[in-house]
Amino acid sequence: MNIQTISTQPFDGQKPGTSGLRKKVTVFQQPHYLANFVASIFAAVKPADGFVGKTLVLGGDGRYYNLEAVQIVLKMASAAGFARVLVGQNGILSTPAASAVIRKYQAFGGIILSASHNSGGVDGDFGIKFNGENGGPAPEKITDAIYEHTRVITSYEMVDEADVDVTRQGVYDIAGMVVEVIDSVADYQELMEQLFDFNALRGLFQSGFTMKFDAMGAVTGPYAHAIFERALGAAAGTVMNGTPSPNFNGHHPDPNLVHAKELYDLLMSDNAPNFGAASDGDGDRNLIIGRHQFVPPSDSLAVLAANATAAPAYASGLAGVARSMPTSGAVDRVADKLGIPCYETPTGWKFFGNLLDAGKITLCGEESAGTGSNHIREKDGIWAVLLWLSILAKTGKSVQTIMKEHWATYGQNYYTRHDYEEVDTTAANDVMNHIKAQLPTLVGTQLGSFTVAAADDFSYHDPIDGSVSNNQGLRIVFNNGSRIVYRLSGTGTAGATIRIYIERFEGNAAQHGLETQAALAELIQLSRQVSKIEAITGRVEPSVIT
Ligand code: G16
Repeated sequence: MNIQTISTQPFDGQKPGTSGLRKKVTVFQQPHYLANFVASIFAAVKPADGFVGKTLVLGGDGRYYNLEAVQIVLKMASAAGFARVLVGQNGILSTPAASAVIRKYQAFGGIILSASHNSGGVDGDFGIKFNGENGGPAPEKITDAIYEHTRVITSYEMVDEADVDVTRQGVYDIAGMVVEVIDSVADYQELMEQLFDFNALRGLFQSGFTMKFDAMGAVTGPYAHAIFERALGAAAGTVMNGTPSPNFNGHHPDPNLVHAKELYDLLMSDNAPNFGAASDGDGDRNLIIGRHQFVPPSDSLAVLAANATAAPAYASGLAGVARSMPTSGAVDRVADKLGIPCYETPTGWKFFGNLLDAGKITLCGEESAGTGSNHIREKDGIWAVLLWLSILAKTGKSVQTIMKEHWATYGQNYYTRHDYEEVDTTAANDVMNHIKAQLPTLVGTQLGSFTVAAADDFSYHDPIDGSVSNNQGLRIVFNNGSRIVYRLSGTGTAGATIRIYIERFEGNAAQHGLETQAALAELIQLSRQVSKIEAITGRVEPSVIT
């Protein structure tokens, strides 16, 4: 075997963020940049007896630089001593599919090449992360160890071999390591067929139910075509933007009301299908829009939790649920009624892993358009659509009716997130410090018509492994349960993104279904006043409102 040891030097800033390392493609294209990080992953996770006999899963969302990165990882995995790599055909595996494949084949772990909802193409973003044997994103102690290694790396190893043809399924060899190029969709589809009643869902489409699924030119196209159109019989054309492309055909694959506007406008029009959904670059997020009814992600989590028994996999009920701290408290109310625990974790899917592994929760989700369950250890866009469809099939109700009834039962948590993107990093830190400095004196004070009940910097104490994660977001909680939360995003690649999350509970059914920004107007105003965001950053309005 021809293993080369290649000299290198550390790169600054290879610190994984909320979900792996994300940088501009041009940053990843620098010689050694990706290899340094891969070597650091291997160094951080290497068992005492090495990788002998171990299987690695590899795939990505097909964005620009995916295929080059696949070849680099394959050659490094071979040099590291892995026995086998399962790689998705054409280097494609959605993030949920990668998680499913890791679990099904009891792999050692997986490397996922994705920058998720970030834009792609030569001028866009690229990303990489490691998922462990449970199929979930590596916890902080591993991402910290990876980062430490990136700071001291001096060399890495790679076999000097020809590229593997990942365009054709089959079994290949690269310097003694088996490379199996697998169907990107089959294992994932098999899992969905175990969780959901595909006959019932076929019946739904046979009854004339119509849907549009926007794959946004990203990875879920092949999954959506196979599952919705071919397996469930949804009409041809149900899937829009269904061919993955390295630059997402110019789409920004973030399923929100800004970037999925075409879908939103369709669902609000007279020609609206019954149901609309979208997923992101790597297929783990979802956007749900019924005919004339947008479903905010936090509400979607609550509705799924309240109605999960509609799908066979959850027919016996839920052990518990979890949400990230900035996610609205809508699901808490459902958990209350069901008499099950509800956990509050920091932003980042990795924080759900321990709770899922320990069987404490069955469903979890986030305001950032992610919902998932214990079937894998990633959030899962197509799964969320299938669970929604199961609920619609079982109840025969429209999304609009389901939302109205849900709010009538549980009350409505009005919720919005205002993002200020690409803010100068120093200014963003100044905003956060300005808020932080006020926290100790805010409790008991009156802000507009609201009285501050609590103000803190969220710390998470993991109930399973006892680990503590500090500085997870600044919270101002009012005595009627309304909240303003401030965080800096951990997924951006240019400057800093300030996220302001705003929530107000409304119990009075006569006040449900109002326009969200209007319903939250006073709190929005207060959030700007407290943070002095305009004065410090010069930004008058957020870049994106979700
Ligand atoms: C990732 C994480 C999510 C998080 C989201 C936004 O999602 O897995 O848990 O909510 O980023 O994080 P931030 O607010 O730090 O930007 P994805 O879909 O980008 O992998």
